[in-house]
Amino acid sequence: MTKICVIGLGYIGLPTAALFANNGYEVVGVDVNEKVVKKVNEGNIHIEEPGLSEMVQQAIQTGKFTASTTPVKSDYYIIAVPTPIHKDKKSNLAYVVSATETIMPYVEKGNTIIVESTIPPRTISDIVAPITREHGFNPDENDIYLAHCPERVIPGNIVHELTHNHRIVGGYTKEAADQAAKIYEATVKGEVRKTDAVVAETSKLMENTYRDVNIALANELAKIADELSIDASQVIEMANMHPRVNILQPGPGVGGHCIPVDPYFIIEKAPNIARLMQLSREINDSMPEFVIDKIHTLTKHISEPKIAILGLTYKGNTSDMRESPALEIIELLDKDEKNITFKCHDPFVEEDEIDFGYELYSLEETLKDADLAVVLADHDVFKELDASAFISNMKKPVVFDTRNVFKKDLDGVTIHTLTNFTKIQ
Ligand code: SAJ
Repeated sequence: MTKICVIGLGYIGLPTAALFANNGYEVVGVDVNEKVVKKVNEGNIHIEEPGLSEMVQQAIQTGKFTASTTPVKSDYYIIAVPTPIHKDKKSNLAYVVSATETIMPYVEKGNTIIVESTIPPRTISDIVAPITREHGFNPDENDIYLAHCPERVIPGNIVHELTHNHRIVGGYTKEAADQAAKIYEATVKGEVRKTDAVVAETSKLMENTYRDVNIALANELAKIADELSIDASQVIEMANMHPRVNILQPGPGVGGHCIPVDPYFIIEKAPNIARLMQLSREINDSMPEFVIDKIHTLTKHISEPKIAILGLTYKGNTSDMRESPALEIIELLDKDEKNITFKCHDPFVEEDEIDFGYELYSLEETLKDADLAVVLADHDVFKELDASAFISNMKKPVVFDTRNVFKKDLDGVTIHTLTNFTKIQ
């Protein structure tokens, strides 16, 4: 029976561990957080993700999956720990290094170590391989196998994408790619494509960079259209009728733990060349300021404006607030010198589960007597709101919809969007 040890029971490690367990592997999931380990062993989860709870419960009930704070001897070790950036935007690989160190006392000849965490180019060869050598292994001679198999699942649809997406398996050697690919080939429905480690590392980063650059283009269009008094949403709609054009949606900024981070893993390796990537990051990071600027315009005739913030998460229908542009917008509002006060509401966010720093209110309390409602996350529940929610609570029903949540007019409510400022005087 093939044994797999998954290090890190977060957004990627937990579903990955459950997936392998549900496909017949014997899986031990390891996390430094004892509370997480206890919860998982009880068949509960600490992450909000559709379908994940059932998946984990099934894996625990069959006895194929257990969680622990320490690794066990296994055939495969999968590292799925965070790879954040430092304040100076350089990659912080401390968790990958410590996860690799943690498993080394258990690793034996013939085992395979797979890093699923997103990592800068050459991390497998320059950081992971040397650690294994320090412990007496020679991955160049294939006495152990090293590979990078980047996760590519989108939060909100992880359970589906985990089995259906194509996988890239980048081996440190050709034999390592073959060895690592075996468990994915036996488990996923998508194609499993083998390559070398550095190609796998760079492809994953390019996927998210591609998205970041394209969102930057949409955001830049929103700013240009604002300057020239053009309706950007119509421009996007018309341009996208072309068979080879797909302009994305402008928004209040790019959040999440991947897209605003991953381009820097390439930029740090080639700072003088990666100019488009750097500029795209700057454009996307400038969007919260742009939103604040528009809030000022919309409230300029009000002496002490009251703002209702609707949605705090980095995108719709998730409780994930990591790198959410809403947080920066709130911070900017807090520091604002224009006598603005605000209340926040997000149906996905539990106040006691996060270190948010601001009080959360119900929708009605948040809208009560507000001069302006600002929508920052495209939750489906917001899409279903009708005009009366705004009319009956707000001082004047004016909405600034930065996510194009309201596709049609709400009778009696004035709606401004990021793409249509032509109406604002
Ligand atoms: N956004 C826009 N306009 C758009 C699309 C997105 O402003 O037109 C914003 C979102 O609101 C959000 C941010 O971009 O704040 C990122 O959201 P997302 O839905 O594009 O992506 P993530 O971060 O949830 O997941 C991405 C995915 N990568 C790609 O689609 C290329 C996912 O497949 C990766 O696995 C994931 O990053 C990851 O873990 O790397």
